Amino acid sequence: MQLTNLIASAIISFAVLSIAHPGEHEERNVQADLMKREFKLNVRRGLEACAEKFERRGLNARAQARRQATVDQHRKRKMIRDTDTILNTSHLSMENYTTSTPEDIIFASNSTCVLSPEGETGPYWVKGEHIRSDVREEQPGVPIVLEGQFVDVETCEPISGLYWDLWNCNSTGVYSGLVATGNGNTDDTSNLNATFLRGVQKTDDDGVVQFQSMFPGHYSGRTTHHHMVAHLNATVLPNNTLTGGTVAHIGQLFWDQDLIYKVEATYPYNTNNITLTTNADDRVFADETETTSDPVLEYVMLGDSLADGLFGWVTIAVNVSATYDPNYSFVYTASGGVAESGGDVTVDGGGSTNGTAAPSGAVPSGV
Ligand SMILES: *[C@@H]1O[C@H](CO)[C@@H](O)[C@H](O)[C@H]1NC(C)=O
Ligand SMILES: *[C@@H]1O[C@H](CO)[C@@H](O)[C@H](O)[C@H]1NC(C)=O
Ligand SMILES: *[C@@H]1O[C@H](CO)[C@@H](O)[C@H](O)[C@H]1NC(C)=O
Ligand SMILES: *[C@@H]1O[C@H](CO)[C@@H](O)[C@H](O)[C@H]1NC(C)=O
Ligand SMILES: *[C@@H]1O[C@H](CO)[C@@H](O)[C@H](O)[C@H]1NC(C)=O
Ligand SMILES: *[C@@H]1O[C@H](CO)[C@@H](O)[C@H](O)[C@H]1NC(C)=O
Ligand SMILES: *[C@@H]1O[C@H](CO)[C@@H](O)[C@H](O)[C@H]1NC(C)=O
Ligand SMILES: *[C@@H]1O[C@H](CO)[C@@H](O)[C@H](O)[C@H]1NC(C)=O
Ligand SMILES: *[C@@H]1O[C@H](CO)[C@@H](O)[C@H](O)[C@H]1NC(C)=O
Ligand SMILES: *[C@@H]1O[C@H](CO)[C@@H](O)[C@H](O)[C@H]1NC(C)=O
Ligand SMILES: CC(=O)N[C@H]1CO[C@H](CO)[C@@H](O)[C@@H]1O
Repeated sequence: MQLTNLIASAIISFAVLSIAHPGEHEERNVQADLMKREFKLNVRRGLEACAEKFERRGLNARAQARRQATVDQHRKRKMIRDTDTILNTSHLSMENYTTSTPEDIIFASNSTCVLSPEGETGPYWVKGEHIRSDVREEQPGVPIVLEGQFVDVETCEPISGLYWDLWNCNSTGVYSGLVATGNGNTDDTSNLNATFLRGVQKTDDDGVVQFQSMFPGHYSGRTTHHHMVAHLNATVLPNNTLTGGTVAHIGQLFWDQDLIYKVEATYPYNTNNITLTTNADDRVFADETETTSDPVLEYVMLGDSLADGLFGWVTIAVNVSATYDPNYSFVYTASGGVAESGGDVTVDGGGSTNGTAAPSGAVPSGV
C-alpha cells in the first residue's frame, strides 16, 4: 500500500470533483473543502507537537507493552507457538515491516487517525447498542482484536471515559440491526433485532479500548471499513446502554488492500458476488486520508493463518470541544430494533443477500 500515491490520487479526484460542480455550488464546496483541509492540517500539527509529551508520560511505552500482552494473550488462547510465529507472519504493508523487524518497533508504531471535522456516519448507525467488548456473536469469518487509543488533540492527554461505538458489516456485507434495501435480504425481518458486530466500550486511563469483532466483508460501492462514533460525557443506564452526552468524533477505519484481498479469498467472504470496491476507489477513504491522515489499522497476524485472527490498532485524535449530530435510522430498544419514522432506510449499498449483485451505479452517500 503506498499511501502517498493514494493521497495524490485522492487530491486529484478531489480537484476533478470540484470542477464537476459548476457555479455557486462549486464555490461553497471549494470553500468547505478548504476549511476541512485546514482543519486537518491544524490537527496534524497539533499531534506532531504531542509526540514528546506522549514519550514523557510513558504513553508510548505502555502502548507497546499492552499491545504485546494482547497479542500474547490471544495467541495463547489459540495455542500458537511463539513470538517468532507472529513476526514471521506479520504483514504491515504500510510500514514495510519484515520478519526481522523487532517487536518493540512493531508495537510502538503509531498510526494516527486525524479526524474529519464531520466524518460520515452513514445511515446504518444503530443507537442504543450494548456496552460490551466481544461483539462477534455467532458470525463466521476472520476474528479480529481491535485496539483504539484516543487522545485529545488540544492537550495531547489520553481521553479516559470516552465511549467508543463501533460497528461493521458481516463477512457477506450485511449490517445487523436494520432492514433496508441493499442490506441483505429485506424479507429477513429478524435482522432488525440482531446486534452482531456492534458494541460500545469505555476508554481506560490511557484512553484505550479493545474490541473482539470479525473482519468486515464488503458491499456495493464501498471499500472494507469500520464505522465509529465517540461519545463524551454519556451516562450508563441500568441495562448497560448509553444515554446523553455529546458526539465528539464520527469516522471510519480501514485495512490494507493486500490484506483485504487475502481475507476476501477465504470462506465465507468469497461467497459474496458483489464487486469489490478498493481503498483506492473509495470516496470516504480518499476523504479521510487527505492531508496524510492515516485511518488504516496497523496489524499483526495472531497465528499462521488468517483463521487464527488479526490484532489491529490505531490512535485516534479527538477534538473534545467538537460536537456532531450523527445520522441514524434505527434504535435498539428493550423491545428490539425500531425504525425511526422519517429515517432514510432505502439507501443503496449494503450487503449480499444470496450472491446476487446489489444495485450498482452512484456511490451511496455515506453508507
Ligand atoms: C477544536 O475545536 C474547537 C471548537 O470547534 C476549535 O476552536 C479548535 O481550533 C479545534 N482544535 C483543533 C486542534 O483543531
Ligand atoms: C522465522 O524466521 C526465522 C528467521 O528468519 C527463521 O529462522 C525461522 O525458521 C522462522 N520460523 C518459522 C516458523 O517460519
Ligand atoms: C514501502 O515499499 C514500497 C515499495 O518498495 C516503497 O515505494 C514505499 O515507499 C515503502 N513505504 C515506506 C513507508 O517505507
Ligand atoms: C509516532 O509519532 C510521532 C509523531 O508523529 C513520531 O515522532 C514518532 O517517530 C512515531 N513513532 C513511531 C514508532 O513511528
Ligand atoms: C446526515 O445526512 C445528511 C443528509 O443525507 C447529510 O447531508 C449529512 O452529511 C449527514 N451527516 C453525517 C454526520 O453523516
Ligand atoms: C450476514 O448477516 C445476514 C443477516 O443476518 C445473514 O443472512 C448472513 O447469513 C450473514 N452472513 C454469514 C456468512 O453468516
Ligand atoms: C435500556 O433502557 C432505556 C431506558 O429505560 C430504554 O429506553 C432502552 O430501550 C433500553 N434498551 C435495551 C436494549 O433494553
Ligand atoms: C424483536 O424482539 C422483540 C422483543 O423480544 C419482539 O417482540 C419482536 O417481535 C422482535 N421483532 C422481530 C422483527 O423479530
Ligand atoms: C436471490 O433472492 C432474490 C429475492 O429473494 C430472488 O429473487 C433471487 O432469485 C435469488 N437469487 C439467487 C441466485 O438465489
Ligand atoms: C457466485 O458466483 C459464482 C461464480 O460465478 C457462482 O458459482 C456462485 O453460484 C455464485 N454464488 C451465488 C450465491 O450466487
Ligand atoms: C460537563 C462535562 O462533564 N464535561 C466533560 C466532557 O468530557 C470531556 C472529555 O473527557 C471533559 O473534558 C469535560 O470536562
